[in-house]
Amino acid sequence: MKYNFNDIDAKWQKYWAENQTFKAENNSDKPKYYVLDMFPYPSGAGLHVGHPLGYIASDIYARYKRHQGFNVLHPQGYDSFGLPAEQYAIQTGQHPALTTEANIKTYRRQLDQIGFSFDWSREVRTSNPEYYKWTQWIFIQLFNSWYNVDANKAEDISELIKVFENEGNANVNAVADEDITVFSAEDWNAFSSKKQQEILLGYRLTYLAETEVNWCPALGTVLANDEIVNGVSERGGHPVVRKKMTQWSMRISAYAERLLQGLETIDWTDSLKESQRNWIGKSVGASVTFNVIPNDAVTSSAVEKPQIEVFTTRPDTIFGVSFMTLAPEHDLVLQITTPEQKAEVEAYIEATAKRSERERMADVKTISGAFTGAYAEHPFTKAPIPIWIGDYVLAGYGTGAVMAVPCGDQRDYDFAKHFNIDIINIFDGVDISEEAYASKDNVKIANSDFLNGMNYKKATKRAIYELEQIGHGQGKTNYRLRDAVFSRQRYWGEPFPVYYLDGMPQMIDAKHLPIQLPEVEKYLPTETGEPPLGNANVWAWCTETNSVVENSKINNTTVFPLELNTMPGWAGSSWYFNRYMDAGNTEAFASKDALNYWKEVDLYIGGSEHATGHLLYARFWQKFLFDKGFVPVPEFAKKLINQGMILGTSAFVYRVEGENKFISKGLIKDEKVQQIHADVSFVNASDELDVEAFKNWRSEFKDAEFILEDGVYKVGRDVEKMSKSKYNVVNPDDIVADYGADSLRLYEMFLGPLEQYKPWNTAGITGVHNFLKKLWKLYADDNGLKVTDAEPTKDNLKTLHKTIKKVQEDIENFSFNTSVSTFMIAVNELTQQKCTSKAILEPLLVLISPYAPHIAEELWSQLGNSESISTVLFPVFDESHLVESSKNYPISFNGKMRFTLELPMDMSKDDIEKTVMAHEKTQEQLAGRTPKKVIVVPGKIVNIVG
Ligand code: ANZ
Repeated sequence: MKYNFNDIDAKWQKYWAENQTFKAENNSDKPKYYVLDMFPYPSGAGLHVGHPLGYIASDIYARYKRHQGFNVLHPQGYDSFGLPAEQYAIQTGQHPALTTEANIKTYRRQLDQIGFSFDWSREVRTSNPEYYKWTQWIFIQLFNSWYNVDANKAEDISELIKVFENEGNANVNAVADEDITVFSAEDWNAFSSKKQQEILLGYRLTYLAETEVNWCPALGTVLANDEIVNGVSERGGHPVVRKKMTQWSMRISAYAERLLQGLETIDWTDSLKESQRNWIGKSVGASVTFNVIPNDAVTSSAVEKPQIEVFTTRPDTIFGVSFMTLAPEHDLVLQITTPEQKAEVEAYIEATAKRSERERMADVKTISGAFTGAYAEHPFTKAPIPIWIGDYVLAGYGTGAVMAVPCGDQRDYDFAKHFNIDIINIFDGVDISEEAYASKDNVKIANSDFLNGMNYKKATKRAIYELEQIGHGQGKTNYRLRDAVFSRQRYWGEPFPVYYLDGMPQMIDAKHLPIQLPEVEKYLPTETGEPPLGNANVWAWCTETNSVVENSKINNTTVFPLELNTMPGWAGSSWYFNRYMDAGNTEAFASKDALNYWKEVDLYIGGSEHATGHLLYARFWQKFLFDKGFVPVPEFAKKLINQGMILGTSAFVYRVEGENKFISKGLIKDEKVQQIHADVSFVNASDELDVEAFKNWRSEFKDAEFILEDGVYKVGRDVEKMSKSKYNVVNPDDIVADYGADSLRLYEMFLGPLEQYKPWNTAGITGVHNFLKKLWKLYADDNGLKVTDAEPTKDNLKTLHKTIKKVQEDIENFSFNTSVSTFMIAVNELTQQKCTSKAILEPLLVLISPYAPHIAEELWSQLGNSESISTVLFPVFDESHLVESSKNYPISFNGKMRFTLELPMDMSKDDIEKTVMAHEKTQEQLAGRTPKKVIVVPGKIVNIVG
């Protein structure tokens, strides 16, 4: 019997598919367990060995849980809307649906050959109309909701309308737009329908608003903050500029506090929680208003009695304010700037508009600003305070204005020094000539009227109280978290279920969903700059037939234009975990029963790069759905683990600058060389380049000259992210073909701790492959199966139970790499022990089956079992097999060990003493003397003194 891994892989993969071995039931007497992977975007490049790392780990856990008697839900699907398919469509004219379908086929084939225990009957694809129907449905629910701060949850907008009709909005406590004015019931009832709709948009959880967005001209779309890295687009690295556009937004800010609090209830990694906390950015402080002292500009402007509101975390420093700084974009700037300062201020505004918000935040060195010529009045001292603008103040945070306290804040201090502005020291006994003093807790406050002698805490409270008394401020909590822009100027995304009547958005009734993506001829924006859906000819909504009709029929009475934007990539991924619970449902996104049974994901594994994108948005939608009673729990994933990345070992060749000549690595001296990636498939384990293959790779290398060392061209090596663009990817297909799926699975785990970053090295795989061969040999040789009914020996049992204990602990601690070495030790020991006992070798297969399911299934069936191994109960650890039955006692005389004696572990102290004393070697040592004392430490030593 040979270990024919390719046949075995194919046989069991077929068996699992045909028998739906991993299909989860929505009701079961077993306890439930839900293991989820972050679903992949099916890119054209297919999987490399880095992709399955997390999937293998979660699969091991899912399989282990089945062995523990759980009803396990372990689904998989595709996040199949997105940019790359669309970019490809733009280049080739191929419909993104077709390329996506083709890519999914490749992915499925690649996933299948690794032997994952997915329940494919529940597959979801975010780009399927049956799926995005429910994404559209959730959007409608958000549109029809507002956030009631008193109830601390989302409620139906119809409730709010009732309040408006009966009493206006004065007593409404909502998270809403800031510029909403107070109106009475009479006002409301007298407003036009359009005006009412405008007001309601200010309250809805998804709303249209003119916002400053990150516009990426090269991609022709708006990007979210988390889609921008170092000031350029994450995809493609294109420049991003700020621009005002009317966009759909999600009022995630309403959930800021609950998103923060919720982190305490879930078992996610500390670093991930910390990223979310920072992203949410809670600051407790006060808002303070300063009156602007009238000047020529103010008097001639439209604003009566302008006021500047600031947000400060340090109201206790109010007497240290010596100037104010507004963000250059602040609405008041132009209205208060004096004619003398106008030119300077305008020039400054223009200069800063070129800098992105991120750049401004990151740059703490450059000090720049301009004086407006205007002054504000200190709320207590009434002293005039100069008003400056400076781009260290961000328009989008707080109120876009600060009360500057040079003695307390480094940036204010630097600014004051740079522009020679007064510095007021309010910290008793602190010398601030060198730098700002920011420590809050220990210092007493001076020069500050009623705050004198107080510490930070007391002074903060008192300052807020006094500000309230004079109507100049109140306590306030601020969050850095901004509402999330939800419109994309793309084709390949969910269409909004929205049409426009008189410029106001109207929801299409949920019963007419899905609103399917229209066909377009070109996937680019239109010539007038509208999104790609602007190219569609059949993209209007008829309210009589409730269907999408030709644009030519638009009459704005029964037929209306539809929304041209599509939803962003994160729409479909913000709720997919709920869909898996009941994927085929046509009446709801999932039935109440299914939702109540599965509740939430028990274990979620995926990349840490989603910390402040997907993982925050998904928590937000889950909380919203929870508020509305659509899901039973407010957090969607109990536990989350980030798998580390697998790195590739890139290969480099060195071309002399300006010449078509490549120098072998060891020969490079003073030449200026350019380092170029060579595909790793052209390089052998000794770092030697297959020069011919490299020459044939690209025409530009065809006639290149190669300077060799010792007859070969040596490449340079470096470890980098594994990526197609770095030509360092290793394809799992090749590994599976050469070594089998179980070797790939074991090796990926063997590389190191799951959470760590680790380089891939294909050469190392022979180690785990040989182990599998050795495992096979324990069960079978050329003559067939060797397993017998022989009674297990004590050593056999010890090896087995030691392994059970370790593997179980490892899996429960997600320490999969250490289990692999434990298996190796076990197989070595059993081989040495010449173990053939079925009582040992059968349970050993169950232990290994989560890791190497194909070989485990095969040997399991060879042993005569007719059912799959996948639900066989995990062996139970029995401690008694590990307890030693005897001990080899060192026998000492006056502290010197003279010989050893094997005695039973359970022998009493007295018996040990008697046996030792009676022993002939003891008598020999004593030579007739009587010892003074015999010290017996059971299980350890015997010492004879005297
Ligand atoms: C006076 C003060 C005195 C401040 C002091 C700090 C120290 P976090 O914790 O990040 O919320 N600030 C407010 N809005 C700003 C904006 N749009 N751009 C830049 N800075 C802004 O920080 C809040 C503090 O950052 C606020 O408290 C304000 O400066 C500044 F000894 O006010 B502080």
